[in-house]
Amino acid sequence: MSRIVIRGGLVVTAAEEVHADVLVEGGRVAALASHDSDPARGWTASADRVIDATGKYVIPGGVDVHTHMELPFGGTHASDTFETGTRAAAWGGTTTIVDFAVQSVGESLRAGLDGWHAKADAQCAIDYGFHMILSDVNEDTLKEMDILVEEGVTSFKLFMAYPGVFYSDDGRILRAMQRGADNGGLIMMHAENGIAIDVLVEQALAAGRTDPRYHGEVRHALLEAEATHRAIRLAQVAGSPLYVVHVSAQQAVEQIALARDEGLNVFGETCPQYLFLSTDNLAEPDFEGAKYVCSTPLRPKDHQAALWKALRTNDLQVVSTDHCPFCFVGQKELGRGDFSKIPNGLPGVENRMDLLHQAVVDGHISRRRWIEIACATPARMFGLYPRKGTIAPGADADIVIYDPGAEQVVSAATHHMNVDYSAYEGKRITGRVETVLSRGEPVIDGREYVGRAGHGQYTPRGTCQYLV
Ligand code: DUC
Ligand code: ZN
Ligand code: ZN
Repeated sequence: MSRIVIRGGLVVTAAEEVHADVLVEGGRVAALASHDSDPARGWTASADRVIDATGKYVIPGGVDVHTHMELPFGGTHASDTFETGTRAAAWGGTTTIVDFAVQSVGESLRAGLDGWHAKADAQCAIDYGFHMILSDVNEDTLKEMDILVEEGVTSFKLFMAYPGVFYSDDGRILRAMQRGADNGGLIMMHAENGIAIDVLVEQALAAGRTDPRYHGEVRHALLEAEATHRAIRLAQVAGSPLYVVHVSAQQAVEQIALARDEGLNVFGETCPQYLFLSTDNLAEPDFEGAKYVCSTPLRPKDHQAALWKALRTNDLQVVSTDHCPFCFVGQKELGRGDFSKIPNGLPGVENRMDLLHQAVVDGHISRRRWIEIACATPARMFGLYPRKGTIAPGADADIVIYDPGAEQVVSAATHHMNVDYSAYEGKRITGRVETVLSRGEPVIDGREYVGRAGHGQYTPRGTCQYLV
């Protein structure tokens, strides 16, 4: 059994910060001990490898619970495969993703899930699990939900947006929520009023407003807030918990905060793009704004303060990426002259841990909160904790050695995602991943990729661990 000792670093988890050495045995964390204590000295003497983490943070690998590798969307596919996307995730200090398997209309959940397994099998550099997108709620698929929960696909995304594609009406949503209330599945909601948005899209295009910036205008903040409110009340009626994905509007955050104050099991995530980018980016000239088209859309800058505050007060609990990359050339360009044809999505799986570390440097969140929202809480929310999301005896040795003082400039020229632009091009960041272990095996070693496709294992999940 291989023994690795990570020596001399500051171990940061959601719960504490301790100067400790970490012993890894057989792919798991075996023990922590103070630097230069007798046990730690003994480990070093007998280790197969000692990693010097002096002056570095030793943190759990990131858990990104919202990715869309190879997602078919808008007549094209997200440009990262499971191979390229999980490799890029590892470069950015993420060691687990939970991707969205898609049920298409008319198809069984099983067929959709099998399709996603086929895409990911033997391709991934890091561990992965699946949520299921429900596009067709009916008697059969409701029954299938029970089976999937038993198998470890314990969360289901529904859409109040995208009529004709992923959209479910309120009745279908209520039925799925009732089923989730019974079988323990967590309902994840894309909360935007898609029916109203489609009217505004049609009107904008008819008036000649075709530029990317109108994507943000028609997907009005109030239509996110209204859908968020409706989803909360439907979940309340069904007696089910609710997790609202990619929250971007201040008014939607207010709805979630209100529900939580009422004691409801309502949770929310936001994404780095809503914290660091804004409608200013959507308005960039020469169609450059298309690079920032995603849904929910970027909001005016003044929404950012509400998101940061909610992350501090725990009204939002998770930051995931909604990684859904489309190249500018050939993919985003499908929407030249018609913003509604721009494939929705931003790349970011590689950037999340660094951007959130920058938020620590900038004083938005504490170091432990960084780990909480990026590692521990997503793992708990989606039934992966304590195997993932922390550094504690028995946990998988998914560990990142993070250099908090290194300076980097984000760029498409140096990133590893399979996409021809960066949403954060030129952004200076303090902090950088140095070494990444996945179940004790190096994937990134001193800024060199040493991983392999197929190391990453499919990871069935338990149910949400926050339910009271
Ligand atoms: N939003 C995006 O931006 N892309 C994919 C799906 C979604 O809901
Ligand atoms: Zn969505
Ligand atoms: Zn998404």
